[in-house]
Amino acid sequence: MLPGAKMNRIRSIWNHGGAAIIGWLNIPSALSAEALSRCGYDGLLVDLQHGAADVASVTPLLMAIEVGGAEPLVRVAANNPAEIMRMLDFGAYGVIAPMINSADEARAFAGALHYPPHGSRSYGPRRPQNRFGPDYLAQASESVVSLAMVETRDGLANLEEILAVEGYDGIFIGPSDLALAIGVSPRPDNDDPKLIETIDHIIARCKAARKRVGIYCSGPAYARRMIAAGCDIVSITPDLALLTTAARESLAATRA
Ligand code: 3PY
Ligand code: MG
Repeated sequence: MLPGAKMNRIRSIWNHGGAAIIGWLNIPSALSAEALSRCGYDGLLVDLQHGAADVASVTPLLMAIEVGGAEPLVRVAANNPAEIMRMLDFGAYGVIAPMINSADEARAFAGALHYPPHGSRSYGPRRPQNRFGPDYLAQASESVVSLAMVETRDGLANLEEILAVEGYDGIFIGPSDLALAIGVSPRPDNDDPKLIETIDHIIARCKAARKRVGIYCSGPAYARRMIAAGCDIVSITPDLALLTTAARESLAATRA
């Protein structure tokens, strides 16, 4: 997204039948967020659940991502409507909510994303007004992509009811929590057959419900596999792993 551009870059990719590739930020640094954003990701996500950023440190990160050209997204720490509304006010144009267990929780998520009459979002769009100007209210719903994470036993058991809820774009799969939920050991880019079968099932149910589906990946090979399996959005190697992998390679090459 160019600064000031109005169409959500991820929604635009979806509308053209493509899959979006996003980066994942655990490090709360505006310097590295901007530099990574200039690398060409479709979106960059600030992880408030397992990363080091919090509500106080997120605004400069969202600004840095927007300046760099990627669409700024967040994963909130919990499915908390107040936190989700604050993230939207600070300029997040994608929201992923962890551990959605039921249709009621999916409804609470969807409600936080939209202004009345379609939801219960409170009005105070501090930063989106800079991008959208006085037109913001009319474009607010379309400007945000929204994914509810299915990654628990209850989420899996209630998948059909969760998918039947309107007002959010789709499901984001957390393979590590999902592995725990079905009795499999979590590990990056896990190809355990029971887990892959569960992932394929979620993807198929999302397609049947005409919802988007995405998944957290740790590297390009798994991400490509998941796009081929039908995912509309994948994350790839998070910032901390990019940093430590490059550091180890650099050290090893120097010592060799
Ligand atoms: C999971 O794999 O459980 C996630 O939430 C990805 O961070
Ligand atoms: Mg998880």
